[in-house]
Amino acid sequence: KKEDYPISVQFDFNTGVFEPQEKSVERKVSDMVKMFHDKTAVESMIKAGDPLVYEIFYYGFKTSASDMALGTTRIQPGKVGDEYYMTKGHFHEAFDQPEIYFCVKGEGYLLMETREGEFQAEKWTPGTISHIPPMWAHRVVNTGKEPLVFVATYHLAAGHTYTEVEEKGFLKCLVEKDGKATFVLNDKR
Ligand code: M6P
Ligand code: ZN
Repeated sequence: KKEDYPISVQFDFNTGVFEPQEKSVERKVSDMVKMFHDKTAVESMIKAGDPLVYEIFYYGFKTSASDMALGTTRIQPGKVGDEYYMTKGHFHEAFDQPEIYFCVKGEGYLLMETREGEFQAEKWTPGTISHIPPMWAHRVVNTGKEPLVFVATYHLAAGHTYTEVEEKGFLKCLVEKDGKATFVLNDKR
């Protein structure tokens, strides 16, 4: 079968795009209404054109015996109110599924949290590779002035669950205070 033969894609470290690709997804402010804490800023940004926050480029590398998905993500620089652009963030549906994230461009943080309330943030610069263990929700925040690009690998069996992150957020948010990226406690908690 064709899918059981090796395949390579060509990745651009600057843009985060690779070819060939199975699909790409765009997430705008309107796709993340529940995620950002300043609802007034959310509404006015949507009215003012609903800017792009991030894109995902994706290939599943499905064979007849396995899969090993590749996702690359490019988060634009920017803020909604004082809160930096970020990914939605998710838990995996499957309780035994980890993931690897590899920061290749830009700067920011990987936020991770368990359902028991343990929280950990990893500072990211190009070259940081983080292992996300099973049962830790994960979100990436771009605190820099250029796009943040990262590469992800995971099994398709992992699945995505967004509801808990939508309802509760992560323990801490990253906002700009006096020109600096600062952690503040999430006001939903
Ligand atoms: C990475 C992977 C994808 C994920 C994407 C964006 O590429 O973890 O599975 O979809 O980041 O993150 P989110 O789904 O939280 O918006
Ligand atoms: Zn994941």
